[in-house]
Amino acid sequence: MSKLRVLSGMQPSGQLTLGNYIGALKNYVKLQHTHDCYFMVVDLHAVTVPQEPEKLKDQSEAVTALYLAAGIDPNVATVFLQSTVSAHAELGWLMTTLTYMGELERMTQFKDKAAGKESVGAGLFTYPSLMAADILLYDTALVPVGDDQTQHLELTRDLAHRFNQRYGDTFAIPKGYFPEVGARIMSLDDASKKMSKSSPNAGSYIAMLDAPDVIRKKISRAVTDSGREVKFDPQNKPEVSNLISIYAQCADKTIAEIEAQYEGQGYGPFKKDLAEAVVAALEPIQQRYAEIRSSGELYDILRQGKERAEAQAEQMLKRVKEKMGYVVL
Ligand code: AQP
Repeated sequence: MSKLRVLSGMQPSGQLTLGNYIGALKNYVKLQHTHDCYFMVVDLHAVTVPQEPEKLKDQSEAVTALYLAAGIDPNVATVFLQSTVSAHAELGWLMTTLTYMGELERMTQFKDKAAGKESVGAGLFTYPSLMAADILLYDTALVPVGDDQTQHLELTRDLAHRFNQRYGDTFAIPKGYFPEVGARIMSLDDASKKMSKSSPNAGSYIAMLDAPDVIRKKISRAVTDSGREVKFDPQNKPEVSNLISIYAQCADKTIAEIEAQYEGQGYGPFKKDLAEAVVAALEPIQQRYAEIRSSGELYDILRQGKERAEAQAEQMLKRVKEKMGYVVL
């Protein structure tokens, strides 16, 4: 039996955070040996907010290198840059024409990102249609993401159904794949907001490439409530619950084990050990990252990924265009 197809991606819109790692990247690594995996760096999505050209290039390379450093094997999974496979932009347009304004207006990520801005690019608004195209181009069965992407994924499923109904069975209907713990890692300074790589406050996130001492400092300053009980209770203790989720994922412990370990001890020892657990999880990735960046192998890997991805994507795009009545030459 052929393996189920998996596809996901991250924006090179800043340094990848612990949220990106726990919410999605860890699952990429886990799924690659049992599934047929495509992992992209979604650089077309990144420009839905302004990006400096030099930074965009550097961050695209950095995200690719972090994929590999975290354990993705480019000989097993296909690793590529979204912009190098032009079928994404083309199907993105076709999906935009299939999407209703009301659907896009309901997207909470758009509302959050547009809030307080004087002018907002149209691409930020239509982003979910491009994301649907990314996924549908590859007959994707599973999409490993954090739960901030649930609403976008639901739209992808709706668009796939809509297209299939209108033009006949074409797209597979994808499902989300979420971590059991840490599907939404929250900001260290405000547990009502998700940890985000584009936050202007670097103290709100832990970047995967933060130095050990920076990680220790950020965790020691992370906001907690005024109590002292290390208890997982997202409703009443969102800050500590967030830290427990991070600990569980970095140290491979259960929530119950962590609660038992720190019973009656207060937040001090818990935060100290948490910082060491995060450092221990990220240090080997950081070492491999440095080796990969200096090895000069990235572009070869991305070229190989582009070829493999393009072969799949072009086939699907052709099928879609034929169904819609385009003359395909
Ligand atoms: N805080 C988070 N907790 C769990 N998962 C998260 N993800 C992002 N933040 C968290 C997951 O990481 C993947 C890549 O996300 P993205 O680059 O497409 O953009 P995003 O979801 O908008 O993430 P950021 O870090 O907040 O980026 P910016 O600041 O550029 O918008 C996705 O699977 C996402 O669910």
